[in-house]
Amino acid sequence: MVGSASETSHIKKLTNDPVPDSKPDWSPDGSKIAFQSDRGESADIWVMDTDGSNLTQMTTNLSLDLYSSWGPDSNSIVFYSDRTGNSEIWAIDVDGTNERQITDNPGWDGNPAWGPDGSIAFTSTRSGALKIWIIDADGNNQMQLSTGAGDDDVPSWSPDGRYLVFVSTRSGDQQLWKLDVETGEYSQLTFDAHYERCPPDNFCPNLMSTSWSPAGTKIAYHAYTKESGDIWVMDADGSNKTVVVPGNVNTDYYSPSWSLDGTKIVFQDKIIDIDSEQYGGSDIWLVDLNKKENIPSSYAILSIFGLFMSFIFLSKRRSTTSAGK
Ligand SMILES: [Ca+2]
Ligand SMILES: [Ca+2]
Ligand SMILES: [Ca+2]
Repeated sequence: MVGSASETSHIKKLTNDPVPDSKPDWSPDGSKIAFQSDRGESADIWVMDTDGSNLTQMTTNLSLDLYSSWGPDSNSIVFYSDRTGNSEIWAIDVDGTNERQITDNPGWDGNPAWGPDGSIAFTSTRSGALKIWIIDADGNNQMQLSTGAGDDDVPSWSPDGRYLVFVSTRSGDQQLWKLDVETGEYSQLTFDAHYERCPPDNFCPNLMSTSWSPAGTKIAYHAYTKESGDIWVMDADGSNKTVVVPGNVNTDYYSPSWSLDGTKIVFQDKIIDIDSEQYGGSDIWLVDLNKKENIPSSYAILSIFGLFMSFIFLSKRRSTTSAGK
């Protein structure tokens, strides 16, 4: 039986359609949420108001159009598409005009993140392994940004454009890393996540896509605890890791994106059919971080702006489960 997630006083469902809706991205001006959906004739980019109303289809091409990220002016959306027969980075204006191709390379190019200074970070296989590249929105100045061992994927910009957080296997298993774009220095942010629903040999980067708070002090991310995929928040240096939306045995949550005022996070669920161990449709959800009612007591979650007593509990719990692996 497929389990279902439920709304609480602080968690609201924004879409309600049996087909997958995923990878929400809050516009920098706070007015809209872009996401990818199969509710049209194919996978496309859609936009809605922040209460889930005014659903508008952006792309209409019958190919795959995936992984939307807003431009800094909140007027354009970058995404990737295989409509040319090869996965490339594309952009479209929110009025549905000016659809344009940004990359043109035989390698796989995808998972773009449009940065505050206008440059677009994305993942590409053009040098072999998955690596982070950047390109100007007009297609100029492409360069490989991340180097080193392993795969790097799903980059996310800090609001000041100085750092990228991304998933990397450079230390072995999938972890979140931060790259200082100015100095080229890497730092590891997570160390002991769990991936019970991601086979060990698979790279499942979308399960760890991240979002910086508009103030740049926090990073929302997805990680598996023992039984479920949860939405977490940590400080930008990797400290104070706290669950803000705990998943459960039937439901994983991921792809967080912060609101402009930093008080809300939009994210997606994926319902799991326990019998078949298959994922069902997904929807877009919103959590209000300032409301603490009805939060499961087993996690003893506090507001991210409050004290972090739960961190002690979670650290103990996670080190226990790590040792048992
Ligand atoms: Ca849906
Ligand atoms: Ca499409
Ligand atoms: Ca390509």
